[in-house]
Amino acid sequence: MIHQESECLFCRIVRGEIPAKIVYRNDHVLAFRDITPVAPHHVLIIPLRHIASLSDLSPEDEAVAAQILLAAGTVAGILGFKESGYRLVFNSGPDAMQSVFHIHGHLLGGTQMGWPPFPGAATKHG
Ligand code: DGP
Repeated sequence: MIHQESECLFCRIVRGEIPAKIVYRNDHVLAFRDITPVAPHHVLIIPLRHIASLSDLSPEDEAVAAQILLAAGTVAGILGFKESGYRLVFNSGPDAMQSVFHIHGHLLGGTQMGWPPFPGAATKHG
């Protein structure tokens, strides 16, 4: 696991050191296509500034957190599935299988999805 900003894969994409299929960028966030898509449209929305995971968000990050959510609707509009629907998923930590430690929302669209999103979804805690 790489947590340092200089080595962070997604920071390198932000800096243009690693190519990516960018679909949207503003002063706060970048959205680019996931390299291993699990839906017809699978876009990662990341803050330009390095923040490792949802658990590392602090109150000072309120604006950038909101920008990620706002970008989801914007990108859904750009890609044409704002009306048909989409899902925004954040994996945080080992149980959720987070593999890149720079916050990213997986924006999934372009298909009918199921719920719950994973097998064996028995409720343990109500
Ligand atoms: P997660 O497991 O939630 O940390 O998701 C990380 C995602 O990042 C995973 O779906 C694959 C994607 N990914 C990993 N390396 C690259 C890359 O170099 N380019 C792009 N576009 N996506 C990547």
